[in-house]
Amino acid sequence: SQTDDERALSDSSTEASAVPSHPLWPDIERITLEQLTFAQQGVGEGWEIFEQDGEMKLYKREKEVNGLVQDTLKAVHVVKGVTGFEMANCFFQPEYRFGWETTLEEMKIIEKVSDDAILFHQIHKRVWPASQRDAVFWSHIRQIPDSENPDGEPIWVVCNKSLAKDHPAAPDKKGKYTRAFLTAVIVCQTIITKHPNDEDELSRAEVTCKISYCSHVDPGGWVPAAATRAVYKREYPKFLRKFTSYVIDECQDKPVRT
Ligand code: H15
Repeated sequence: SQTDDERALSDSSTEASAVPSHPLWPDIERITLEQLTFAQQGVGEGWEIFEQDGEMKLYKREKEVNGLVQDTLKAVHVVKGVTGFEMANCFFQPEYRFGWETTLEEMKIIEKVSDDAILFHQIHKRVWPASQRDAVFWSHIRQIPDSENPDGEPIWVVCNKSLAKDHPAAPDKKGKYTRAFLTAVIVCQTIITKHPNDEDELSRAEVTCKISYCSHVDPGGWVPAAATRAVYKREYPKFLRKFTSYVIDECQDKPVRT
């Protein structure tokens, strides 16, 4: 039940694909790798845990610039029964998005940069006390060999990053929406608990996915610091719960895809 987009993606990640000549490509490449490194770092000094529920842990690092919140979030989670590819693919492919993204009102694909990179315009639902937000961002998925275990399961990464400049296909409708600026990265890796001598097909009981999600939000406009923090304190755990349960449901009766 693979879609054409998913087939193109798995083909492109097994072949040495040509480097897209798109003007955004150098940024996409550099920022994705930077964000991957950031997501793989531990949560030492400066990080404060603000929510924990079983394996799900959320940390924040507070920062204010001229009274505006510029906090960074880091979340880690361990999800049974799904793979890194399945998690990352559901985060990246637009057809799944309304299934898990509860804050979304509209999603438009501005441009397909390549099979593994898409430029989006999204309009988000209004969250009290702020006005409605919109965002223009690229999203890129790729797999990367695990440098610590090159023969093991690869690492799947999806990086989303707002465009710094206006885009002609989605001009900033000041007054109607406030443009928000986000950087988000999800890093997923499958842990296989199957016995190496067991020749049966890999079952869902034998896979677990390790996730790390980092995000940096500049809500745009003026929002009191306490309000921004109250919103994300509620919304990030909600997103992680909803997203992981959505992927579990979505994959349940399908063959395991690594
Ligand atoms: O990552 C998430 N969603 C994806 C897919 O929709 C998009 C996101 C992105 C949006 C815009 C630009 C770039 C990237 O990656 C899940 C996001 C969960 C959001 C949690 C809520 C943050 C709330 C921040 C405070 C806002 C304060 C007042 C409006």
